[in-house]
Amino acid sequence: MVAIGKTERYINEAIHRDGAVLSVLIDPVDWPSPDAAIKAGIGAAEAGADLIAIGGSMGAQGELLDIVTKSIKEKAGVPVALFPGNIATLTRYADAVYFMSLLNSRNPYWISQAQTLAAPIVKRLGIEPLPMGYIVVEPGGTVGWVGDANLVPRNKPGIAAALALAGQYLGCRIIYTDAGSASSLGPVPVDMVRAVSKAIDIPDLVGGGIRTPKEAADVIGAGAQWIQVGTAAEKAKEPKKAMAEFVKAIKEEGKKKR
Ligand code: 1GP
Repeated sequence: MVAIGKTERYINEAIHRDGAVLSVLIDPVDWPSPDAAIKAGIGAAEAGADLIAIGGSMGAQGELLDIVTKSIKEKAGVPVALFPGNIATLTRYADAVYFMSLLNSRNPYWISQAQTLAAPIVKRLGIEPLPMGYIVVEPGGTVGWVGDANLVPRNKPGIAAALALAGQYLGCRIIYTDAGSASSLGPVPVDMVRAVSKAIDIPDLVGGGIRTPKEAADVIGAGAQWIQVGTAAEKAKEPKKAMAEFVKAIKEEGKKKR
C-alpha cells in the first residue's frame, strides 16, 4: 500500500478540520519581479492560505522557479506545491507536486507521457507527488490550449462527473476541475461542482476564474473541499488582505458542512 505523504496528509486533515482549504497560486512569470512573487506567496500564507501553489501552464523554470519556491518555502510556514506546466517546471525546493494527468486531453503527452518522463525526476528530487486527476472545463484558457483539452462543455456537469469518477477509479487521490486561469466565463459552474463532488469520494479541488470571496464560498457550498486562486491575488492592490477575505469566506462556508 502506498504511504500517503506529509503534504497530502496535511491537506486531508485541514479538509477534515475546516471543511475547506485554500491554495493560492503564484505563477512567477505573472509577477513584476521575483521579489513581488515571493512577497505575495508569503503574504498569502500569513493571510491563512493552507498551501502555496507555484507554477502555471507556461510555467517558470530553472533559476526563477528555484528562487521563488525556496524563498516562499523558507518563510511561508505552510507547504509549497508545484502546479507544473511541463517536466522542466520542477524544483527540489518544493514540498510536493500536483502529479496531474490531464484526463480530457486529446494528446497522450498530457495524459501519461509527460508523467512518465517526470516520475523519475520527482523521485530523484524527493518531491512528494499528489496524485491528481485534472479536468479542464470551458473556456479552458491557456491550459486548455497548451493541454489540447477536449474541453468539458459548461452545461454538461455529467461529463465532468464521469471524468472525475474515472480519475478516482484510475487511482487519483485528488480531482482538480479547472475553468482555466482568469476564465472569461467565470468559475466552474456550481451545478458542475455539485455533480463532481457527489460523484467522487476523494478531495475535490476547483480553480480557474474564482474572482471574489463570494464565488469561492459558493464553490465550497456546492461541495468542493479545496479551491485555488491565482489571478485574484495578482490583481489585488493588497494581495495579503485580499487573500484573508478568501480564507474567511471559505472557512465560514466549510464550517457549515461539518
Ligand atoms: C487555474 O489555478 C489557476 O488553473 C487559478 O486560476 O488565476 O483564475 O485564479 P485563476
